[in-house]
Amino acid sequence: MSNRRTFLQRAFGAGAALCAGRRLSAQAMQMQMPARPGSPAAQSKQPPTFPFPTPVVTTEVGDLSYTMDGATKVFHLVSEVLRQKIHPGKTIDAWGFNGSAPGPTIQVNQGDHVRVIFDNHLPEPSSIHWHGFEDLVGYDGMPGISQEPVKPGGRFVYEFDIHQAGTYFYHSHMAMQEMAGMLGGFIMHPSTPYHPHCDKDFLLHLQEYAVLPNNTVPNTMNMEYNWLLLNGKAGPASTPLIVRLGDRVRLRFVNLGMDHHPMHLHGYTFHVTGTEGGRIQESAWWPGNTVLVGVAQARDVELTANRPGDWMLHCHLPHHMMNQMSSNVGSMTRRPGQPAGVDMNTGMGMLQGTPGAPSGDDYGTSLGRGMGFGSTSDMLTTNGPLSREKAMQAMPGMPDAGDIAKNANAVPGFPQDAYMEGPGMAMDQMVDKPENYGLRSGWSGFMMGMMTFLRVLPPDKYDEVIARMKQAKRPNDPYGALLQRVS
Ligand SMILES: [Cu+2]
Repeated sequence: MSNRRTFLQRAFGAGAALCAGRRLSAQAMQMQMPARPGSPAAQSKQPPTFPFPTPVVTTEVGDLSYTMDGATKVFHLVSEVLRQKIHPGKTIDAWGFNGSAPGPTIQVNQGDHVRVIFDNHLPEPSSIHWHGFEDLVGYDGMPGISQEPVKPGGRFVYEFDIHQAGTYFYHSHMAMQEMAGMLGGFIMHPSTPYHPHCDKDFLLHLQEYAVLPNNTVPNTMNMEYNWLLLNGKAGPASTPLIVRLGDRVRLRFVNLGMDHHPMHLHGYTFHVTGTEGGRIQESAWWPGNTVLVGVAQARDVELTANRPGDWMLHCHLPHHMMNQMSSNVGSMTRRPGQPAGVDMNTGMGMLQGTPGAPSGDDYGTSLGRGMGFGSTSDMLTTNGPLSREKAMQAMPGMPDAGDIAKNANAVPGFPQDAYMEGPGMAMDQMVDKPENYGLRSGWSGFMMGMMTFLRVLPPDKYDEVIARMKQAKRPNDPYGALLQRVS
């Protein structure tokens, strides 16, 4: 293929080659590529004994739909500014695609000819990079290098012959745009099914935002992140992955952020079966229960879900298991916004004791941002109350279950998690959805940041949850393709 293209480029010049090569290669692909599953040729050879390919479910964001132009799959990708609720208490102004950040997932089959019409509805130039694609440089999406940046209101049409298979992705190659949410998944299903067959297949984007106090716009320069998300939602607003007991499950992690994320699954040993470079041959799979997903990497893991339960699936970096947890973003959770009538430092909870250094003796572990203990002045401008009585006043609904020891305030280092995790932080009703049906009451008080569940449900419970998901009749349901297959 590359020889043909090189020849064409030499013969006709790059511009002509782009068109001619594309036409020719599309024909060549039809001749050379293995027949797609479902095509008469494939069926005559070896009909799959199970539905194939298993649709990949990207919770929250779903798929980008396509139309056919002859044999070409045509996708229409629109970059835009959008408001997105990432948590019951937080709506941000993100930049994404077709209504969400991350953008919807594109799913194609190996052997497909694919066209992506990109419309830029941002207020500034952009372009789309197709990460890991072995294709023509003219469609690489590098602004100013491989193509002209696409101006606001402008359009660029990308075309690909899909000869790879695996977990790929697309993103703006302008770094700040990427950090504002401009990324999405691109799944290339193999023409020959992987073995063993997976009954469920999920894509999870790992993301972080720094959203400063009283702000709704991610600060893309800030290195200290206070919102950690899976597919654009922070726990407990993330959506659990629903599988039936006995299912073989594939999880595809994609990281297009600033931090690395060790993704950990409770209760199981999985095998890493793929990277951003595609499938790993079985003899080289490696076992684990945590997989480090570095920046710009994908990691596919597989497991047989043979142990029922609501199993935690989360980034294991402690600060990524929290919401609004950062030493420079001011008040945490117990008071909305800045208090009125005080100066900026006080309002943001910056320490003002003696000495002025944030890590001075006065401040204990608060490290630059008041947490309601330490110096007298800090305590006067606390983020949260110290006594149980004040906690009850400030957090109506927080159960007085003796969670805090009577001498708590005399214990060095208190509080650590007392006001961060617990039934008092629960918001089960606010994040209610069919996928959460049957979870232990108060569960949402203990799930924050880059967290969700792998819910391995026995058949009766599975059927009940699936029935509720179907009943919800949600438009563009990310589970839609899967629900269609379940009777
Ligand atoms: Cu992490």
